[in-house]
Amino acid sequence: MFIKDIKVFVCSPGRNFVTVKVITDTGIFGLGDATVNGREMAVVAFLQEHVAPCLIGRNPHDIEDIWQYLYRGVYWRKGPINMAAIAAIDMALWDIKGKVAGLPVYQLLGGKSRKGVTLYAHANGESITDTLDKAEALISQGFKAIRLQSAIPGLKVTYGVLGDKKDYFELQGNRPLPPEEDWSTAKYFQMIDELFKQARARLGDEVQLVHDVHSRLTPIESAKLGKMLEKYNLLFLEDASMAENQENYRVIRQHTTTPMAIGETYNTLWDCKDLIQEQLIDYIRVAATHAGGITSLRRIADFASIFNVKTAPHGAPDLSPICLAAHMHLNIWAPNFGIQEFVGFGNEQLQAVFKHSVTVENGMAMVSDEPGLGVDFDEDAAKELPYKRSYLPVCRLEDGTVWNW
Ligand code: EZ4
Ligand code: CO
Repeated sequence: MFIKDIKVFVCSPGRNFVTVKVITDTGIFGLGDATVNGREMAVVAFLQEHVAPCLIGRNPHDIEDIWQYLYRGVYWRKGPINMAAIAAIDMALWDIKGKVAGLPVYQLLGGKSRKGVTLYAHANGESITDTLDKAEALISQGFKAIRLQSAIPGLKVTYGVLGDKKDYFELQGNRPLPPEEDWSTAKYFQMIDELFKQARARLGDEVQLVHDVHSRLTPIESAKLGKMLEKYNLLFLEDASMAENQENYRVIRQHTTTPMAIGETYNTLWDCKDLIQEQLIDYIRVAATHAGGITSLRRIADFASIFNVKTAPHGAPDLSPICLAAHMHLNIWAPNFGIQEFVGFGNEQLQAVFKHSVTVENGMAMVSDEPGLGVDFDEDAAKELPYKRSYLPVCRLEDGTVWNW
């Protein structure tokens, strides 16, 4: 069996996705997600010009060797574009191996560790009341864990919340130039305690609560926030501060017992090695697409397991259903799986392009026993929905200084 062709598709069913199809001489093919939000065409060019030609003729079963060839074998390591390309090839090869074996990928990883995958859903509101109305609706649908985001009074736009009331799914697509947002830590601190105070009063103590700070705070501000929210018993705070300096989390950790989660932008184990090894975080949020695929995420999960760190994979709308499927197989296997972020299955166009087999019951996702990853890609439907240049927003402080988005 050998790799005969590698095709790269970019389509926009509401937002852009880069999809890789690895085709073998037997007709069996595998699919991978290579979407890097706002940098899609860089990955397309990288895959077509620098990755695909090296793999034609190779045995698709040599997943580990191909991963090492593309990572260790290359002088230029790491980076989101490079790792998303490696990730997509890796997912496609696991998909192929599963199809050849007639087994779902989770069986190849070691089988099921649990019945289903617990999800956290998003409640994003224009006001605290609006956020909690949405949270109540999600709880009545069966979700046991909810991420709460609420607009910050006095700021134009708040991360995760939409002034124009469009779907969050569309938030990150179809913008020809980067929009700008503003940030004030002081205004945020005036809102955030009240959000969780009212949340516990209205939603009770049982529901698991999460909040995404989206890296807007300095480490000492995150420490203060973690301490302030301790009484509301969060499952975790997501991306409290940036950790380009991994030691930033020592500052946070020495002040608060609010659990910390980070990693959605990380590309390798090296980006979170100290955070995990020093037990500075509680959940590692790496995504299969952005951190080198299933081979890499399995290694990170195993490393994390010996330091009491659980996995909580990123689940935003810019990860395609192929990535969600890869996460599902990892989640159902990983002994140290924590929780999966979930924003729904997207619009009708998206569901027409990507046919997946994940179902949700009572806040839990179920993985099917279809061989491989269990996703199909409709090339004709994708062709009708061409790429549109789009960007994530850029953030500024009220005095105009560029800040973390
Ligand atoms: O902003 O995926 O937890 N989810 C997030 C996302 C990210 C986008 C960036 O591409 O933080 O909404
Ligand atoms: Co996040």
